[in-house]
Amino acid sequence: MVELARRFESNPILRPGDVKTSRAGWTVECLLNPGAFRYQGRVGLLLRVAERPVQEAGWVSTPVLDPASAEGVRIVRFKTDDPRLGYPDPRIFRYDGLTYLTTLSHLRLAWSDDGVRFVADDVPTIIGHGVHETFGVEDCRVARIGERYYLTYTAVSECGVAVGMIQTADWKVFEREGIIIPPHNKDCAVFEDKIDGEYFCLHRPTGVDLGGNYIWMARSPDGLHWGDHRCIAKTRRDSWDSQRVGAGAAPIHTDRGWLAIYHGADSGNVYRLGALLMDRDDPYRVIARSVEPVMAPSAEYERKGFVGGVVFCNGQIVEGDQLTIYYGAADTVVCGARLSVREVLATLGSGNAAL
Ligand code: MAN
Repeated sequence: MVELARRFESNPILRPGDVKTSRAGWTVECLLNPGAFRYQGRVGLLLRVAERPVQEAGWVSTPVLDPASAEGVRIVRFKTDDPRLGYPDPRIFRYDGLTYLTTLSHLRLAWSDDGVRFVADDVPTIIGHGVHETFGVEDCRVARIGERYYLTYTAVSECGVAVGMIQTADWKVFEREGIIIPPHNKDCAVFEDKIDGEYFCLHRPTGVDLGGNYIWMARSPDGLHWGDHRCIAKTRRDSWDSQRVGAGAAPIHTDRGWLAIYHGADSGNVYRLGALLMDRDDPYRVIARSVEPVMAPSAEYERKGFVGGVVFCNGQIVEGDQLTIYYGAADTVVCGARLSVREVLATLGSGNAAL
């Protein structure tokens, strides 16, 4: 593999201790997977802040938002030696047939003048709302179209994992559009340019008995109602992206077509980044795809953490040839790296793009 990413020397740029908890007695376990954008000369990140109560010995506890209660939240708590408790993964636990997340995520803004040093706001920007977001909101992509920002995020609840949308023009007033793609779906990245007057997006449904975790594309007359869904990139057997693939941030307009950085996970749950190139006029047509990843977890802060062996990117800033990615490392900290669009394109021949 040719490592194309030049990591920031100051990585990690934000850690859990750099943000204030949203409630007394809670702790920020993970700071990860930010959306990224420019606004009024500054770079903004919309961080995912994953919290839970400080854990007591012998117990596991997690917050669940409760739209019906005055507090707005309740704590679910079980004894660790209860035989009905199962821990398949650090991110989830199961109890008596129900699945819970181990942490509750909200989204929080952080701002920077130089794109490297960020200061996070003291309070949450967006928290889960209503019955479809009781387990939180995660991994937000930010697409700017004209003067509006389209935020697409993962909405999690007992009803499933879905794609929610919020729009804003000023990062102060947020308009909730609700769930735009129902479960099971996530990793939705809206294109920042319309094509023939229509909006386009990438998204990632999960097939249960048939199919898998594949990238799909859809188009829309208004950015809210999506149709003409087509599968454009599947997982590849015996490859670094053999188990699941999902889009990162908005695809980049280049001379050769739309370039998308996406994540792929293998059977060992290692998350790496690769690239997809789509036809400029007909983006449903994938014309090239990375054989080897363009970035893999190698630094200590990427190999070890809440979920080790993860680089996961859903936020980027493009300035000419320079692509600055902001990414979650080991599901624990936020980092930055730079790539050259030209260098990424140079790794993409043709012939690897077939479904
Ligand atoms: C899933 C999501 C992400 C997370 C990765 C790696 O795709 O839960 O938020 O970063 O797994 O654990």
